[in-house]
Amino acid sequence: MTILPPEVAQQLRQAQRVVVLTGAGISAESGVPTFRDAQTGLWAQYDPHQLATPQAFMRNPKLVWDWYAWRRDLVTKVVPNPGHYALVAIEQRVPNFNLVTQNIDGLHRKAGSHEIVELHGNIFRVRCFTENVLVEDWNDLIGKGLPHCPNCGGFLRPDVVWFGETLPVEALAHAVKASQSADFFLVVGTSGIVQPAASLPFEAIDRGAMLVEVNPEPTPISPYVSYTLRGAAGIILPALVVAAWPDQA
Ligand code: BJW
Repeated sequence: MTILPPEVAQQLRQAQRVVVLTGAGISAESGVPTFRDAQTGLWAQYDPHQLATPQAFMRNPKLVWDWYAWRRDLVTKVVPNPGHYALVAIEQRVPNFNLVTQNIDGLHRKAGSHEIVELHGNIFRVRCFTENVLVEDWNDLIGKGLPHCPNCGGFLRPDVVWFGETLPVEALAHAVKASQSADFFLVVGTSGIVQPAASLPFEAIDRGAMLVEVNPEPTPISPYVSYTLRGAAGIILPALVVAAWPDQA
């Protein structure tokens, strides 16, 4: 059983500006596979170079579409878990809150979080591969082979960020600014190796924030954190909320 240091709960309760960075691990208990977990991660089964780069899409758009259609179907059927809901509770209790997620599954919004920055896009949106603009009502375009842009006829693609692509400029700028002014930074369920998201916790420590990691496994961020809470987000985060606000439990 993970012991929750009382200082962490106390600092969270007193924090004015909280930033949470989430990765695939927070959705694992909802049944969404992570990327890099040895047996169950997506990259244990699939090659990211064949599926998550613009070059892969140009080589074989159908393969990439089919893979994302399978994942979209999967995340449509799952529901948020206690970890997602605990972050909603934190948002409701602190003066200033930003949730920065690398996840594309939409589960934070489904849980009820509001201040969400999606760094790697969202699997339920598509954009034109050629013009790079979002396309609404794209479901009607599916069914006759690969969907094409109603404007230019180019291929549509999932609105997610692949390797080698830049992150949405506004979302990244917002995440960096929030991290730089955080006094409590929680990093949850990410392996902390994909840049630039993995640098955000360091923006926060550089300015004196308390950095707390929730993850069953050590990560490259672990040596720099003030506290590590080893365990599943769906157990640790609700316990942290109760410890920080026992009067509201
Ligand atoms: C639990 C749990 C439970 C399990 N509870 N926890 C600087 C240095 C070196 C390389 C680069 C660099 N800057 C940029 C790069 C290149 C590249 C990069 O970072 N490569 C690294 C792999 C080395 N970055 C990029 O290309 C980015 N673009 C960019 O920077 O543009 C400018 C540029 C380009 C090129 C060169 C230089 C500059 C774009 C990155 C896009 C990432 N895209 C993906 C796919 C998104 C769409 C999709 O989902 O299909 O995003 S890859 C994948 O990794 C996905 C994730 O969001 C991301 C992070 O993964 P995450 O969330 O951390 O998941 P896992 O599986 O890795 O970890 C899960 C964790 O959960 C584990 O720790 C578990 O222990 C834990 N866990 N159960 C709590 N119950």
